[in-house]
Amino acid sequence: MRVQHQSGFTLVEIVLAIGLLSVVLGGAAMVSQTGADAQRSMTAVAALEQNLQRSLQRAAAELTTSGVGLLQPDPVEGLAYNDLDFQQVIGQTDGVADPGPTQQLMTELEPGEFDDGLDNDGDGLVDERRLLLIRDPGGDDEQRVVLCSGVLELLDGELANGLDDNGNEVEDEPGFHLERNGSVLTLRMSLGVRGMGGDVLVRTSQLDVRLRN
Ligand SMILES: [Ca+2]
Ligand SMILES: [Ca+2]
Ligand SMILES: [Ca+2]
Ligand SMILES: [Ca+2]
Repeated sequence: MRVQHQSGFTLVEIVLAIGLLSVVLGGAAMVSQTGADAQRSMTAVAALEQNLQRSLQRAAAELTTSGVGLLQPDPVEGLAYNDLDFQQVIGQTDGVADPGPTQQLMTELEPGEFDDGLDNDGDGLVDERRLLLIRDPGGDDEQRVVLCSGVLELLDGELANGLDDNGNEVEDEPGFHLERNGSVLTLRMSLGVRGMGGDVLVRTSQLDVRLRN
């Protein structure tokens, strides 16, 4: 008796195999897509972190040559200001510091954004600010330098409720602010940016500057 060996595949088997293959390939594509998204998200976080550190360092660089008595208003412990007039020490006369021209560090609403609790410019941030350094404010040679955009209205973790929600001993502090303890001036800032998936990425950092006495 001759046994007929089945050779090749039935139509059903071929259809099943193609179905399985597309599931496998689809899964592989999804894994690679997720990997690309994760990579872009990491890049966005790294760029945000770099922007935050660089902006804080630029602001701090202006203030390292300032002095304890050369800040107006004086952001003493527990009081945080986001707008500051300061002078740098440019020399000494009979042991007394000579202050240079007044400069300003300040935040203002980003263009297209209003202080109304809404995200007017559709960038995912509500009432966000930008940080400015102003040389010769109000003068003929006034120069406005934008240090960064995407400054949160309040520091991350803080709510406008008269309480210190994020536990740094300052109540309702703005997203960029300065606080002086003795000759140490602390700059804190929270920056936000919309990530790839539409979620808002936020990073917060602080930097201490030792002022001249
Ligand atoms: Ca906005
Ligand atoms: Ca707004
Ligand atoms: Ca606080
Ligand atoms: Ca609060």
